[in-house]
Amino acid sequence: MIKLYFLPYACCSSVHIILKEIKVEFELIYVGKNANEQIKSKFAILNSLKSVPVLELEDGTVITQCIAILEYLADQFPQYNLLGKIGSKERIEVIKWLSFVATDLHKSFSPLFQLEQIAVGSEVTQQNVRNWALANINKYFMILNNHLAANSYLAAERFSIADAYLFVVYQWTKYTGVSTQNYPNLSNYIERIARRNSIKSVLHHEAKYL
Ligand SMILES: N[C@@H](CCC(=O)N[C@@H](CS)C(=O)NCC(=O)O)C(=O)O
Repeated sequence: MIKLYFLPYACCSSVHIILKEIKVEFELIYVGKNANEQIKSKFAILNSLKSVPVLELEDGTVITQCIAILEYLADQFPQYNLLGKIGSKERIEVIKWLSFVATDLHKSFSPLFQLEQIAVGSEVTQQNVRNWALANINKYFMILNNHLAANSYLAAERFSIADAYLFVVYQWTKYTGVSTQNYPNLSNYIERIARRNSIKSVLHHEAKYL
């Protein structure tokens, strides 16, 4: 059975959502601080970065990096239209937004979870880093808000792997004090996709590990 190594409500939740969308059987393996040492050691061997997500296929193949895993799963189950055909414009749009979410938006949130490690003991530097991150996030949220004024989803007018990733990153506003009040189109879109069974099930299940 496919195994997903995960931390609750982290970027790997996007993979969890897509595993639910494509309706395959899989095993979830928690690798957080309360995981047992054997699992932690195995996880460190599977991914030397020690970051989630890690997907282990039935034949032992290991895939790391969110975008690679999401694209792999979407391509294995093309009937769910989560990415688009190779060479199609919609596929390029999905990959463009995936890249935006992963490298621009996600990585602007990352420092907000690590302010203490980035600037040990310096509240001024921590505030400067926070301001830098917030400026980026607000710029990216405005781009998304404008896009979603005229589009129901990020790409191709249907739910894709990029929407799953954006949904997860947006949830981090709740833990980092990032205001979303200036982005009504974005908030409405998030509320709408939160009604998907895949997303409801993932949020419910992962909450047990928080
Ligand atoms: N580029 C990586 C980013 C992965 C990443 O940032 N994962 C975070 C959770 S969202 C993580 O594992 N953090 C814990 C750590 O790095 O120790 C990917 O796409 O997989």
